[in-house]
Amino acid sequence: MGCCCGNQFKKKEFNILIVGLDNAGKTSIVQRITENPAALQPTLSTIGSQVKEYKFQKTKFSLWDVGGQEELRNTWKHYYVGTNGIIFVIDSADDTRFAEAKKEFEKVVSNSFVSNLPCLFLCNKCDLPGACSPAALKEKFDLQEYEKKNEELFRIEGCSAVTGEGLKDGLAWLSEKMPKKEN
Ligand code: G3D
Repeated sequence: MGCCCGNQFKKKEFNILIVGLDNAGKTSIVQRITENPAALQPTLSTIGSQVKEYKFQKTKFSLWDVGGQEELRNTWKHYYVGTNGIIFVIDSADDTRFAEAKKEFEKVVSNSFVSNLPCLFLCNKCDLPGACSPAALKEKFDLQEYEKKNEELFRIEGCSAVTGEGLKDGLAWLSEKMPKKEN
């Protein structure tokens, strides 16, 4: 008997773009998610991009880690087409760069290719003393309004690439937000 399932049970693979300022912890997060924590290596600045695959439950993610240095931020937009979700990472222990990070976040989510995508806002380095809580960061980044407008598509999560805290919860949420059927 022939199969009548069509595309419905096709393997699901989604592109997730990870952006944020340099030093926010993007590469460390990808390492923590995709590699054996015992084998974590010191990170180097990402020049251009690197992609790593990660399977979360039944969802296969391609995690695109893009360089966050100022001169590379203009290249982020070239990754928006074909992206299924965004992870924006901030260093929640570095208040000297909150204003800069806020400006970049607003630029990213105002792009028409991104505004309808699920966006996970990761407040990284929560293991460090003095790190701001996600609730405090929500205020500092004026995220309440954004969250209200994008209720279903936006989530703030505290996390640490060192301890792994928050990363699974964030990915579980992203995985739920992925389209159920690939076209
Ligand atoms: P980037 O890819 O966003 O540029 P990296 O950032 O992943 O290269 O991380 C920048 C620095 O922050 C690295 O330290 C890394 O070890 C550290 N880091 C990343 N995530 C965390 C975290 O959750 N907690 C703590 N305590 N440190 C973190 P170095 O010293 O190599 O520059």
